[in-house]
Amino acid sequence: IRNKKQKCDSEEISDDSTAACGPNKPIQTFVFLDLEATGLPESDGTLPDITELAMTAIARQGMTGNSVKGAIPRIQDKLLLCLTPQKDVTPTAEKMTGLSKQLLEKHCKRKMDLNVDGALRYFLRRQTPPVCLVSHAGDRFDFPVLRAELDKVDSVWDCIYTIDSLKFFQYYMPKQNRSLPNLCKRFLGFETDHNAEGDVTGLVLLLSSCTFADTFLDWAQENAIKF
Ligand code: DCM
Ligand code: MG
Ligand code: MG
Repeated sequence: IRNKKQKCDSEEISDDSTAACGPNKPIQTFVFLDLEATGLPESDGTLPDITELAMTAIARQGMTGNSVKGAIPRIQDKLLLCLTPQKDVTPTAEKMTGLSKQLLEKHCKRKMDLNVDGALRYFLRRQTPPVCLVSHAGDRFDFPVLRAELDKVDSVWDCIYTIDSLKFFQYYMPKQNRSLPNLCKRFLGFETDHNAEGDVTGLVLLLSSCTFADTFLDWAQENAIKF
């Protein structure tokens, strides 16, 4: 069990060294995350490799008061990276994402390395803590897949929280199709199409809209867990 006084990344992330590290404090930054990958997790638990990663960071202040439908918060930080995977991309994933190992190699995209870890760390350190990653189906896909990639370079992150937006919609809209493309089609009038940046933008638009933003902020505060 973490000692509350233990030094944690949020002290480095923040300029304010007195910043609290617990989820007791309201989440100050939501970092929307989507990964494209070589396929789905296999039945034996083997995880796919990342082919593309998108993060969009929105301050708490940017998450509410967006009354115009389809208006993206004006102030955001973004990171988009392509990675050559170790594994081949399955035909289904290639069709969905337009990415193959061969194509990524052709464009000289490097494999997972410490520079990716560094880019993510420095990006997250720019954000005001507490910082919470938000991903659709993140608990079963994006968070474990990202964790496994970071493990490859022995990276440890402290004091970053996560929530799975699919669980938010499962709770508030039981018995309906809550896939990201379907939610975007229904509430925003366009379908996301499995490119990491587009999927993140769709999720930002959904959750910062007047329809969901206030309930989402409360739900996220109660359900955030350590990455
Ligand atoms: N994926 C897959 N087959 C599916 C759904 C997803 O192989 N039926 C993989 C490939 C995608 C990744 O999951 O790159 C993430 O999916 P999404 O774009 O929905 O975030
Ligand atoms: Mg996704
Ligand atoms: Mg996607």
